[in-house]
Amino acid sequence: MNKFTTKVAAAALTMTLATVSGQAIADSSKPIVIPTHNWSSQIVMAYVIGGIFEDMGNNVEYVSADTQGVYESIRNGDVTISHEVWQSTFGASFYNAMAKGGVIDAGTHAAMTLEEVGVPQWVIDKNMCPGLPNYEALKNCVDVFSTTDSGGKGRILEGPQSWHGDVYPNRVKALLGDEWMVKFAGSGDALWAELDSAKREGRATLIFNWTPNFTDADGFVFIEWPDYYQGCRVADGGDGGCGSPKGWLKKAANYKFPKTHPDAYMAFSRMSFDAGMIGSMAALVDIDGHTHQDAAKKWLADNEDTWRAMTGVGM
Ligand code: TMO
Repeated sequence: MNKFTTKVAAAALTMTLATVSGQAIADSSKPIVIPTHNWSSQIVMAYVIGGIFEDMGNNVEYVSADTQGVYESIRNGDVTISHEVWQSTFGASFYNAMAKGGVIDAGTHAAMTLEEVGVPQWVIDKNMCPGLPNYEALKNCVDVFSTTDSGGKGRILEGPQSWHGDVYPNRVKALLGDEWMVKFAGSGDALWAELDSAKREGRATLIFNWTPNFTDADGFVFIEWPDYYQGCRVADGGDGGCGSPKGWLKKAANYKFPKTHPDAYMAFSRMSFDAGMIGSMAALVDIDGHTHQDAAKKWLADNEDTWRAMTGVGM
């Protein structure tokens, strides 16, 4: 053989080996471990993604996980992925775990996000606190937002303390002062119960919420605080006197996931949900009353063409 044919033969051999090893490195049968947290879109999306992995022939396991601690669990391999890394709430924990080694950034969803306190649209429409959504209007509306448990102060109903620690108490201290207080809800559901009862009773309410969410459909107006900047939060050395960043929504994975489950990892890296998709996952539970599992089954059935085209699974 001359040099050229040797090269061609070698190339052909390499291709054959690549094909063989391509089959040899099919996804491991070890379960892909998906975390569930305490808000609806995240739980529904866990079962949506798990359903797609199962459609590929993979094994899946779900674990209920702490919303901040999960990044350390991904780093050490107890959990395989996180599919809703919200910048404002989890960005710091995600990057801290990444810096220690073991977590990779598996891409960004199409949806932009905001996690912020605000009022339902009808509070604005009825002009119950003139000047909203500018935060300075709140200073003149202490009575409007006081509740039976707020001791005469204006009340912000924040999500569970495990989500943001003291971000809102710090902000209130820096920007609103002593006439305001922050109450932590026991669960996401407690926020929606408060929305319902405020509407029934015709009173104003100020709660933590986020977008994309099921509340996007009815209208929810976020308070406009001074713009977020790096270093504003107390944890980052500031006084906390700023709003939340308008942020990204990312996916995280254990660094070995692309090697142990190359096909599932590729599909996961291609997943990009937009605001409409995420809002509809939440609405199937929080408005329509489905269980999270049934909501995911319905979402997968109703959107089969979309998710197959997005991920390449079964195409
Ligand atoms: C992370 N969350 C969507 C509850 O703000």
